[in-house]
Amino acid sequence: MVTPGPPEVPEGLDLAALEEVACEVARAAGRLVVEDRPDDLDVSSKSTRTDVVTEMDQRSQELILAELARRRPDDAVMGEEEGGLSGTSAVTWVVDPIDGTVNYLYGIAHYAVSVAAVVGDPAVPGGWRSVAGAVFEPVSDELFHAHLGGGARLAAGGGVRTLRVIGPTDLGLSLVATGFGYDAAVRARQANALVEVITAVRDVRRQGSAALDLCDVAAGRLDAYYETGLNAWDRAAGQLVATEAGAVLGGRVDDTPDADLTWAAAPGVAAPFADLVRRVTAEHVTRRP
Ligand code: LIP
Repeated sequence: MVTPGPPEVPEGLDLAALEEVACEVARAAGRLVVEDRPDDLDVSSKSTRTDVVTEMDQRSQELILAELARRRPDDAVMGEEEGGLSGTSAVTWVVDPIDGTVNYLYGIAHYAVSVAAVVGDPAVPGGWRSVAGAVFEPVSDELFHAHLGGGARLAAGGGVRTLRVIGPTDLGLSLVATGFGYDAAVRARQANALVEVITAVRDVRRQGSAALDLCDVAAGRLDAYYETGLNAWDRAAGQLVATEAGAVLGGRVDDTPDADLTWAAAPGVAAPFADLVRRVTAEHVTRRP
């Protein structure tokens, strides 16, 4: 099945301004989840008992919704947690209020707020494209951000650096990250696929946040990443940062990442990496946008 081409970017849409909104909203939500975390954090579960959501995921999303409604009243918002906004403009915000919730729950300082502006319909596979986005890791105060055609940057430690992927040309010397779903049967299939991957690369990392894994490819901290079963909100901003930094991205059949398969790699290893992860995950088919 060939996915429909990504929609055109409407004339006159100020992508740099959308990027600035994404940065400021991600920072505000990131500060909230660190500074307002209660000692007795309320936790519940969603699709399975290991698929957790905390009260701070919900509060972060509420702050993001309120900020976007104030600053971009005509835009729609689609978030991981309850609640969203309909809109009349060409822009939909796709947000993950805490990506890496299990890390957040365990106090592992590797989680982020992900805020992306997309055009097209994020509920349709291949029917949307990210045009601006930010991924904020509040504990390390690292802000990854980009807009379409404008390159990717990392603001950290009071400075800003332009991200440009170089990376290896030998897959066997590549550091690769991946992730696992919340359903045991899915995890078993993902683990089976990993058996082949881990023997074909330098080593593997399971860091717990798709948004940060994609940004780490952009920053050269990883050479490649793949995962099956991701939602649009896990990857919408991170995949734009990675693409704008010069990484190569794709999905099961073409260069469109989707829930079925999302992969990203340094240009020098992209082709053999794509072949590998498409082959070892072939039976993991998931039909979601
Ligand atoms: C997480 C993803 C991660 C995946 C986890 C989970 P969440 O998102 O970022 O890559 O392996 O299973 O889906 O649930 O923390 O927003």
